[in-house]
Amino acid sequence: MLRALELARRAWGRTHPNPMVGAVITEGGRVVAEGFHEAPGGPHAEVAALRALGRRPSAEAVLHVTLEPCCTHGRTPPCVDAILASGIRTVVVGARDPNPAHAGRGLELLRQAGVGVVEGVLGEACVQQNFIFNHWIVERRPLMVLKVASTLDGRLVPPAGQPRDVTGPESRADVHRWRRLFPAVAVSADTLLADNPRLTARDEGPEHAPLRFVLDRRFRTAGHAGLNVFRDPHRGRTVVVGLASELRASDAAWFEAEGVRVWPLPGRPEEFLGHWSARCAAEGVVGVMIEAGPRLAVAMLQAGAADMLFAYVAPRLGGDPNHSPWFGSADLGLSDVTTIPMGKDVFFRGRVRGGS
Ligand code: AOF
Ligand code: ZN
Repeated sequence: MLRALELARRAWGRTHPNPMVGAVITEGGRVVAEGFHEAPGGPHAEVAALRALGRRPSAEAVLHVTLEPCCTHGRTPPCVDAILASGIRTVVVGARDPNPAHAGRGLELLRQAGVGVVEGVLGEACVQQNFIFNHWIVERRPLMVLKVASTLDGRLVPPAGQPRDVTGPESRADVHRWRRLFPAVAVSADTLLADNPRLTARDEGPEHAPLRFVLDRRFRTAGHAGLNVFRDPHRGRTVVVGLASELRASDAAWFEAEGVRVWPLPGRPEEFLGHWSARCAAEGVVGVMIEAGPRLAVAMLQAGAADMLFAYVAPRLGGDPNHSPWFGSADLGLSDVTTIPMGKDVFFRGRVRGGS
């Protein structure tokens, strides 16, 4: 199953809106075939492994798969049928598929057909690997992850004259890994104008641009031709999100000429984050990592718009005296917490309780 998890991870960021899934076939305890789900619409992991085997599995063959085999016709036929047709008699599964169309039914069908099914092997790791898919397939709205990088006392902005990054290089590299996983990232207009981030993943391979949202209710970034996200080769993946009532024709024309997309949202300012999430859902954007500065971070918490918090915390105290701790007066606990030392920093990842 560890091997299957590794195989699944090869498609990191490339399976949305589908999950990452890996599969391994063994005979007499030896690995004889492997497969993983490479892209949406493509063969599922189980089918990829069966194809890689290229012959009928032996009587003692065991299929190990990180996610419950599917039992419905989607873009591909049900894997349960393929498994039964192959003659495999034992299936070892990591996680149940939270997809309401499946949710244990695949396992049931296999058992009814006399196949031995073992569940929950490395179950927690298999569930965790698909935290974006798991949220999307049940809620049908994007997983909104609030990411902050702060000092021990919650400051996001260092004192004037100090390096802009509060956290260290290991945390930075980790953020780049997430930029490869999440279909989209977001920043506020404040952050874009102050820091001019590129919002791409540049470690571990060629530069990759997720969809890059600029949350800019009043379209203040219009005309700022020097901003990286408006002029780099990935600018077609930049989306400026604002209020329709604030979009001037001249600004719309400027964005269009730059090749930058614009989402003018309906509604009042306080409905902005909700309308943005709904538009993401409509466009199939299943998860967003919001790389927040102080104002956006607290606004997301107050609006209950954050499903998860990713907090990189650096071992230092104090920051710019003009900024108070980023969470404002929020009183917040996390559940399902993962804590990982990251160089000199600590990374906390958890579900925001009471988040929408
Ligand atoms: C995958 N890859 O290896 C497995 C999946 O649209 P389809 O036909 O590709 O079906 C997608 C659903 O299949 C998905 O929501 C999940 O419930 C199930 N399992 N999906 O993309 C796989 N095993
Ligand atoms: Zn399947």
